[in-house]
Amino acid sequence: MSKTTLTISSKTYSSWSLRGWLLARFAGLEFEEVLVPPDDAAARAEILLLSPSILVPCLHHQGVTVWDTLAIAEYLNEIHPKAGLLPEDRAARAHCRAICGEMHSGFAAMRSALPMNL
Ligand SMILES: N[C@@H](CCC(=O)N[C@@H](CS)C(=O)NCC(=O)O)C(=O)O
Repeated sequence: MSKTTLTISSKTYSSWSLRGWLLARFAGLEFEEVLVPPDDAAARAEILLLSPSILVPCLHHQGVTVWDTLAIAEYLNEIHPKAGLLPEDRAARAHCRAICGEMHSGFAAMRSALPMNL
């Protein structure tokens, strides 16, 4: 069986990476972290091999490649439903997805004005 990996850039400066990493941890997934520094030109070629969107986070699990944080969250919720990443109640789940979708695709100006630095 292929090993489970999560490709990320930095948990200090990349909120996307941190989100993917937190999701995987909260889901109780056993995974190896693959760190690819975003500002390293050679690393970009490596990210292309590891992530079809050339973006991180990207999860590899049992031959399945999942990129994009929301897709990773949904996938983790399917394989580890007891972790409770999404609410059990359908209406609550829909509400949760709406909020996540809004956060995920909105607030662009705020994001570029307030980059993460932990
Ligand atoms: N919609 C994507 C966005 C991911 C994203 O923007 N990742 C950034 C994190 S720093 C990235 O990989 N940037 C690398 C680059 O743009 O070269 C997701 O949710 O995973």
